[in-house]
Amino acid sequence: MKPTFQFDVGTLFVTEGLICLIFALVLFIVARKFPDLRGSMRLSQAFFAAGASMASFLTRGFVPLTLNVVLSNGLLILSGLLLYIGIDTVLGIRPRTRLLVATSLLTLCLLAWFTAMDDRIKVRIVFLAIGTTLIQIFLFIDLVRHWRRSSVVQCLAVAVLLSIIAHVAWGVGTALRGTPANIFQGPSVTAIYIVTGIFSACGLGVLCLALVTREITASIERSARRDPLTGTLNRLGIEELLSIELERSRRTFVPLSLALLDIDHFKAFNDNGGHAAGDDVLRNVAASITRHLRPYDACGRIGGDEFLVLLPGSTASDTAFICDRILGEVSAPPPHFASGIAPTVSIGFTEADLADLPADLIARADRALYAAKQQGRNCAQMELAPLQTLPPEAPATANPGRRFRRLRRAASSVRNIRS
Ligand code: GH3
Ligand code: MG
Repeated sequence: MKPTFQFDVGTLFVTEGLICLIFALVLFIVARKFPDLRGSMRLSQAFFAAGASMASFLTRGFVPLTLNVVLSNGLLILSGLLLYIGIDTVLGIRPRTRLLVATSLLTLCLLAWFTAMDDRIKVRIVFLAIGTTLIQIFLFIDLVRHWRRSSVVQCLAVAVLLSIIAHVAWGVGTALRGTPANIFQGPSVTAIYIVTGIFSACGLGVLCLALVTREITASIERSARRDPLTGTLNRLGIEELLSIELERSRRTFVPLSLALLDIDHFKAFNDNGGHAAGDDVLRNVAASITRHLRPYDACGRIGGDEFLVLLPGSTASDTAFICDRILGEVSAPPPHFASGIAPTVSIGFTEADLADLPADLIARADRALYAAKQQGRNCAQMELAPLQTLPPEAPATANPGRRFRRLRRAASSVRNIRS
């Protein structure tokens, strides 16, 4: 017997509704599990609204028509709006909702009018297609603007474009071919539209989950590089950055300096005020250090009371001034400390040489820090590379003055900045 395929609109509504509810549930669980992940709850609500809209369509004939049309289509439009807001929020874009909310309300009013006052299903569908397409166009523009962000964003942009095409085809197809007075009567343009809706719900659901998963991974990677106590980078984060900055400095001939800071007699804060008082000192010292850094500098806690600071674009003499300011700020009278004893820090700093590896830089700064401790603490010491060389591949446009000045520096010089 030859198989027959029937696009039963009711079954299609149920299928699409169930798919939307499954994605809504999965996204809801993700949003509850990762409350800091902004936008995921909106995405869950978007799929829930779409599922509810499908369920509402199925009540047609059991509730007054105008109520059914406004409720089902209102939920459908709301779903589009929430999807737009959710995706933009996950991507950190500010959604432009005012115009879309206004056009959505206008669409709903027109739908109510063309149901209660002048029952015309064809006109209703055309208005609904225009309203929902407008929201998708806004979303598509934002996705195209952030096209380079990731392959998930690119796939989402393509999926939204396909959905826009489907909506336009639905509107134009309905305008040209019309639709049966009862949408459950098929086959019709509406039935084909719902089939594309099923594919669209599956595609968008998978892509939204991929988008959210990507953000979760990025956030886990970020927190793996943060020190939860001070909010600065941790050892992993700052050492990764050091390798990147050193490579950049070698490539661009822009100087790079590095400072190692250690709190003086930190154990005393722990012994006198307890571990919590020690933590308080760590937080305050970290805040004092970062207050003096520029946006492209970086600070990381690499040990108990030890901080590593990267200063791209700073020469050793620039760094001497920065260290001096940090020394002054850290040891300023602290009104917030119950004990009233201000912490002090010792600093060892150095400037990168072309031949340096990250470990060489840290070792030099560490030796300078040791010298600062030996000098009586609360001071900064500098140690430069024993022999600094001109780059063999240095272009003629590189700043030779700065490099030659560095060559003239005394090898392994140790300078006391503040005693
Ligand atoms: P120095 O001037 O020679 O540096 O003396 P110090 O007392 O600071 O000695 P050191 O730097 O070795 O002390 C580090 C102490 O930091 C030892 C450890 O108990 C404490 N510490 C390590 N991590 C933490 C932390 O997360 N919180 C607190 N409160 N203390 C910590
Ligand atoms: Mg210490």
